[in-house]
Amino acid sequence: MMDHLRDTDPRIFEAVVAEARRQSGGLELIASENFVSRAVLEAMGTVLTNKYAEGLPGKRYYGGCEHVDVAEDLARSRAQELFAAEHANVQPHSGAQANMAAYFAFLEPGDKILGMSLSHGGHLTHGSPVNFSGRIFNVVSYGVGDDDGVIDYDALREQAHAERPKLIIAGASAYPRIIDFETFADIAREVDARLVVDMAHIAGLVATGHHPSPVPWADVVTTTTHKTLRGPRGGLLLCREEHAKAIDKAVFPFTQGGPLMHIIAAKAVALLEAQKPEFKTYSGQVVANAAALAGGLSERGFHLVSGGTDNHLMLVDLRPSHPELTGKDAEAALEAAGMTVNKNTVPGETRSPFVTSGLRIGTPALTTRGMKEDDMGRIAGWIARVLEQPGDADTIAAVRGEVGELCAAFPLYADLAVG
Ligand code: DSN
Repeated sequence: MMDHLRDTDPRIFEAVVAEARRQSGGLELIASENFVSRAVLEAMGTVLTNKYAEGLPGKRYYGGCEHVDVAEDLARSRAQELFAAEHANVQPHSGAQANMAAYFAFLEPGDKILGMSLSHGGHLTHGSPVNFSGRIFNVVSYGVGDDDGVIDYDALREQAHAERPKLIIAGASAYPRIIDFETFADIAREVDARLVVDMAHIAGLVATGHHPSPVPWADVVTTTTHKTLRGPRGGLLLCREEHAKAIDKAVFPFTQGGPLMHIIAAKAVALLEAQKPEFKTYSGQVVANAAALAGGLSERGFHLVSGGTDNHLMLVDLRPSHPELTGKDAEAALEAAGMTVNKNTVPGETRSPFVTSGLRIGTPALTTRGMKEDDMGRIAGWIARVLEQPGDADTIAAVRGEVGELCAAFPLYADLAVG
């Protein structure tokens, strides 16, 4: 495998090999990451990358698109079937691009949007001042209740009536509970706003019925394809037929040029995989593993925002149990012990976003490796041991050894020569 790469560019080859070893030799607990199948990996490394195909299948600005049209048509129809959507656009290069297209299908610069605050679990593209969304639009933010860490739908309704946004964006990057899309839709209707749902984190769970679908309720649904959906890195959009033209035009020519046809082919493969019964079993296990890990952490005295999880992730607020320990230092200690998580702000955060008081932990990637509830119990124990003494090299080394043994029992990309 990869002989040409090794011979042409040994330094890049070595970086790829080292990354493959990092992925297989440690525990990936970043909630937004996953491991694609060999079929998805193969589709990404194909000659489809060579083709310009601006436009849509059957309506391209270039000749020679008959084969990439097959790939894009399959991706579109599989996305529509999987999510019971009337229309799909599979060209967004990322979730951020998908969100930009969704906004510009309906809005002009300066229009008002209501999105979830980043520090309460929202996303940069939901109106952060350092992102295009906050620079171009007039943003008001909603969040979770101070006491329960759950979206405060009454406050949201009140705010929507007071602010009269043109568009409400629902969805989150660090929210462990079911999102009530029907209530979002009611609120949007009451104030005559468009509803866009960014389901990037939960798309795989939505596909298998482990989270209620936003598709019946939203004007437009955006997602990435590489998180719980377990496809290649990229985005897609779903909408009702009435918005199809506006959405397609907002993707091309408004926000993007030529689509990445090799990635679109890989999206088609992932969407086919997501239709299979095994994927439903996988999604169920992601949720069961998250519940087991959350239970294991709670038993060991960790405070979880909202008290637990309904989905694939949990948010640990370190302040009650480890007041001196920052998210940044906790992330570094766990990394040294072979467990990759990300520091995260928590509701009511008092530290900077580069330091934080929280950790976001998720189970999609470990579940792809085949790990189950018992393994989550062991991992909770290791997290607790490391964070009890984050500066203790012996503890970190001992846990690192046990983590290595567990990883060896669940090989990843074992048949790849670079694995
Ligand atoms: N950066 C992603 C995440 O980690 O949740 C969201 O786009």
